Amino acid sequence: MNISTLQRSRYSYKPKMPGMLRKGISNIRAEEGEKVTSVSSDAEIRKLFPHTYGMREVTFSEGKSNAEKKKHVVGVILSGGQAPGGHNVIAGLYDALHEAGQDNVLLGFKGGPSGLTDDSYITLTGEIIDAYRNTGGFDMIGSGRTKLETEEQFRKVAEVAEKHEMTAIVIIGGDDSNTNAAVLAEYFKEHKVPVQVIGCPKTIDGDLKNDDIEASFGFDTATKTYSELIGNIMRDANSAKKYWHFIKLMGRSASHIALECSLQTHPNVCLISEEVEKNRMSLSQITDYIADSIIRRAALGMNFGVVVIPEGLIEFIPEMRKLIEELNDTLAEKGQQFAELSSWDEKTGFLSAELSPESMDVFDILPIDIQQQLLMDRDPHGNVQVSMIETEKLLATLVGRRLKELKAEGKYSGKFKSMSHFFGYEGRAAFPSNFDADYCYSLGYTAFLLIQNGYTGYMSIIRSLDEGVDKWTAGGMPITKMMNMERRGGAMKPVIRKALVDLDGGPFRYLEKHRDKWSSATCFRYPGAIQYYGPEELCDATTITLALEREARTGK
Ligand code: FBP
Repeated sequence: MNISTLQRSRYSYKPKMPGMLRKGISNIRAEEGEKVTSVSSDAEIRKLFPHTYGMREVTFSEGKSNAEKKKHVVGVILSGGQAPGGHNVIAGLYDALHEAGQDNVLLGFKGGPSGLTDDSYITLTGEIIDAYRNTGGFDMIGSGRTKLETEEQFRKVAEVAEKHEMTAIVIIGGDDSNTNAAVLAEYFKEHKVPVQVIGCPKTIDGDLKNDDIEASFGFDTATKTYSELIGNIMRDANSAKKYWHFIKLMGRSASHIALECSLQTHPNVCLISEEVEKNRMSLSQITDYIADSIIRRAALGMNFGVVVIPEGLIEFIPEMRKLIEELNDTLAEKGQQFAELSSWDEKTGFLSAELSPESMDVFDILPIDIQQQLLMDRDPHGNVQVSMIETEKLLATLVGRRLKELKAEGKYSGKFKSMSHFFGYEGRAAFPSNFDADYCYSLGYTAFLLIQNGYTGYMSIIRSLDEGVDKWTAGGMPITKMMNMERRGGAMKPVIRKALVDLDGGPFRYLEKHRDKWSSATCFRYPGAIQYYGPEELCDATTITLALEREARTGK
């Protein structure tokens, strides 16, 4: 009774794997390709990673395995925000590990990276794994956002690994967590700790993407979930014809989620943070841009519509970015003093003495809720938590004010009533789509192949994702290839380069081509719920982003 019918049925779903991974673990061979260099800052990365820089790309193919046969004890962690499919990465890893040797052991370290330093773990058994196959969430072992970056932490991880006689650690995470995986692999090699480190590309945000990683897992399911909800709202709007819906979607920095969901649903307005930044659009220009669609539709008798807003937008608007940076600095330096002020008047008085006059002007025009949200606690890296800022309400308020002014000037005569929504957490723990279930299982299986073949400092890679699973290929890529130097916390650090929306890429170009029409006409598209059973074209289709990226790349 405690298990839903769908959950029970998903337990028995057998994830599809690329052909060569179905040959059985002893019939899969690693083939090495060219030595790779870093995407940029090559000399610095080479210097910082003397033991793990310049390794070779690995591809798996059918053939007698020549991997050394030995007992493996592998530790696994889930790191950062939830993404559908994480449990399947662990299931694929577990199955491969046990196919290679029944006495192999998988330890699940609890609560993210801190589980590794605190030695908090469970031994993953077949029974535990079976209870989470093809399910969403990260509740099998939990997750966390502790960064693994200090020498002291690395030493602790080495001690824990030695205690359990671990041979490898698999880190399932985003760009930061995989950067840490690369640094940990380098540390282990330098200090002759015989433990391999392998990463798997996770994040619903879709910004862990490059020439080798075609998509991070979770993006497919999360965007399908949000697109279903947006489509439902569009149907409601088109039925009632009385509200403008302002919908904010997750995506801490990059706008891939907002873009994919807009390609799926055709909203009247879709803002893309990367474009806002490139064109240096101010808050008032963005307000006018949205108001323009509302006015055009009102002239056609349609006082309803949908606006899609990426979560990270606020930090891409130049004057807001400046304000946020000044607030970050002020709170970092004088946070205690600020916290001790009791009234709101005292707090704003304090800020007007600390902020530049331009930033204070921006702060003043913001609704009080937003002002307070901008002052909330920072994340562990000192950044404002964008998911807590109600940008959707801010824009609805500013657009409402602007329309009132225009009405007073006789330039607008429609009716404007707005509703705001934020879709984020709704999509992060959904049952993984068939695509994510298959992709994640293959990533986990491949992570073990890399371990078995002795690799460290590699990311598990599955390619040709926009084609059927049969055509997918599996392999590994040195993480140092994906790294460059960036300023973080005031110093230059080696990090995996984050992929923002490419304004010359196929997906954005498609939006650009069609958005003018979508802005005045009603072209809503209703994707409906994720389908798990039925015809392949319905259940296994992946994102429009992948299809348009392929089209831009190959012309097909
Ligand atoms: P990851 O980068 O760790 O995958 O997390 C992304 C994300 O889902 C963002 O879209 C969102 O801004 C953030 O997590 C929310 O974080 P939290 O779970 O800490 O509220």
